[in-house]
Amino acid sequence: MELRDNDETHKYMLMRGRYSYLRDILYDRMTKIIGSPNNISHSSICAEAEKFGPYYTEGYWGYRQYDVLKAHYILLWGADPLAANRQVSYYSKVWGDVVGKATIAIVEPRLSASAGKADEWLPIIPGQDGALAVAIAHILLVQGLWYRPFVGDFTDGVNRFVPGKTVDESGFEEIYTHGVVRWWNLELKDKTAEWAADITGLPAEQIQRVAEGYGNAAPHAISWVGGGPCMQVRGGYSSMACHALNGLVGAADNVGGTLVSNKEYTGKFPAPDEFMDEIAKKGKKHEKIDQRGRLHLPAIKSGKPGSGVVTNNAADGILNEDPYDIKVAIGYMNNFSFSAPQPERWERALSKIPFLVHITTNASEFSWFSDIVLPDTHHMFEKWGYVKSIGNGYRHVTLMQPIVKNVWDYKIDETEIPWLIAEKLAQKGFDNLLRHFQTYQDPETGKAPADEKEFALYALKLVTQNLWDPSQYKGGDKFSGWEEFSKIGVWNSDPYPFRKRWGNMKTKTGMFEFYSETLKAALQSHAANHGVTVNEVMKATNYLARGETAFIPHYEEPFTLGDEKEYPFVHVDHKSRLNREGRSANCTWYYDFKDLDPGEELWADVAKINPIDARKLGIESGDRIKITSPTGSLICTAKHWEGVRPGTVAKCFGQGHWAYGRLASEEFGKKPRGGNNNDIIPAQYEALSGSSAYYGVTRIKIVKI
Ligand code: MGD
Repeated sequence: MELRDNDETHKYMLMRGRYSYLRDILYDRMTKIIGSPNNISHSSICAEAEKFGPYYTEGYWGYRQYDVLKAHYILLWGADPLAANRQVSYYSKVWGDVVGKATIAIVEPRLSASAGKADEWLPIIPGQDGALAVAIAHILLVQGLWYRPFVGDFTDGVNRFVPGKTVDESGFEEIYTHGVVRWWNLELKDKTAEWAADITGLPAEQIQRVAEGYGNAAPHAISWVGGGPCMQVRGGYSSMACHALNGLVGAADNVGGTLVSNKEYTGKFPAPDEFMDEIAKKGKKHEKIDQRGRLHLPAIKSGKPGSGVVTNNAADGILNEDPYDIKVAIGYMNNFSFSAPQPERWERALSKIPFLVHITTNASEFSWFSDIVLPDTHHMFEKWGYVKSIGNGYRHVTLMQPIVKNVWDYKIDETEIPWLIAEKLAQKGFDNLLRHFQTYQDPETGKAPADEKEFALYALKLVTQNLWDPSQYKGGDKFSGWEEFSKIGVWNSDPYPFRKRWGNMKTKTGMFEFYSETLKAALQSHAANHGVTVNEVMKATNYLARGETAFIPHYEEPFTLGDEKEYPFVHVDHKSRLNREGRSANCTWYYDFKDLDPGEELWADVAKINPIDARKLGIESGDRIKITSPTGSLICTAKHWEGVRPGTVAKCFGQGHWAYGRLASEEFGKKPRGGNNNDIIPAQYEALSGSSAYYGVTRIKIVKI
């Protein structure tokens, strides 16, 4: 109310971490009606750069699913479907069959769970994936292994893709793709296996063998792009290069290939506009606290400059009061002062906010800085909500329902808490939010919600109505009504409509773009916003490409902090199969089963060092070590392990909580158990998508303590 009285509603901020799809009540509607532009999600500390390649080649900003049971070749890039990436449960279930049916090759600096079961492990030097991807593309074209029914062919059928030679564009007739010859001329023609061998640290024969195996399996040949090659300072173009292989072999949208999401029919909440008064409208017009859209932070989600979040940069926005100070903030199911690189900046930023609230199930590093902690229901057992998943050619919309009784007095984060806040605001003279929420009527009875419990249920019924109300039926599973839907708990879509998007992709040309007119338009629009050229955008975002290269998938030398002499190793960050993002560390099973991650030890937090390197440093397995990067340090245990290439050190993300319950921290509030990787990862960005860079981004040194 004070912010409203002072025309400062933009100084309110909402931060969200993991969520259900009732999120927009708290995240979007409440923030808008209060009058702030500052709803900051965790998306860009998660995987936005992974979506960049698929969007700027085939017009799809989202997670893909893979038709693994029909694939003949699966090429994985920093994706570990048995442990992380999506959906671990489904892929773990079928992987035994997949291993028997398809050749699996995995590009990974570390011997991951999936690498342990693969036919080929390509232990690449971190950050060099783009080089391997363009070399594979080169080989596919030179060997004539592209999929002609998708890409097309030379008009006379003679393959003119000869190493080192440019090709006349007019002699090639494309069918469902755009710019294959231009891509060859601008980037691929010299990118031989031998060229890539030097850069990637992989044998040329292996590169050749993998490329040919992959090409021979066309179109049932998946190129599966995980976060590894993409969540890097120059990862946007690696994301494109790795994903573009799906276009060359006709695997995009095809049987045994890479697929987008099936359609689902959940609806939207009522629009907030008529409940936004003049104060709110004015407040919402301010620049966002994460500074997205500035020259060096294009964050061009789905083709629109400044539309993607730059989660981790919000800390700097708050600290530097740039564009302004934040006075009131709520965070829910997030823990940015642990989970974001260089979290010490978040500690200072959160300390600066005069009134900070955390909605959480348990005290965490974020709660530590909060003035009020609002205890939340557990999302799996005590909350109304729904989530969406894909993975096997179907879409599933799954209900979350309260199935146990609350033990204490706590409320649902995304529905009950905003309702209760709305009631209090109404009592204090601002009833717009409550009046808005009262429009979320029960679709069965038409009744407006009278309290927070009814609101939570009606909101869910309202947005899922198309799935359960037979009179609104649009496709997929059919139910007789809410009662049956809530009893069964999940709606399944129709099967995947293969090849429906061929020629109809959401790119500028409708085609799979090897020369991305879509990225060109987006970069030109960002450049125009700032009155500069695209080359200046490239420079400001730390990319090396100039001219036309900015619009094609291409190789960029990795951007890694730290002088090689002082910091001899490159850090390899990775997730555990047991990680629920940053949330597992207070569970005994996390430590009891930790050794199911290759190279890990029970009840320990180990840095995995190649024995060749460890011996040179006089470090034995079990020694306590301090790892230091140019931006911070952590303490953990050393482990000799051949599953990392010399010159790299792999350490799993997840431990190092200093305020997260009696198990996760050795001494709550004082001493962490293990080390938090983010303490050594610098706050750097893949700026075109706004993503935080986790991989290939920092060099480290190790000393025995
Ligand atoms: P978490 O760290 O999982 O989420 O980062 P965040 O979005 O910040 O923290 C969520 C917090 O929510 C918990 O700490 C707990 O306090 C609270 N909580 C737990 N359960 C519930 C619940 O049911 N309801 C509510 N309201 N609160 C709950 C996640 C982010 O971390 C992601 S998505 C990824 S992919 C990144 N992974 C990653 C990595 O691989 N390496 C490194 N170094 N850092 C990473 N950070 C990123």
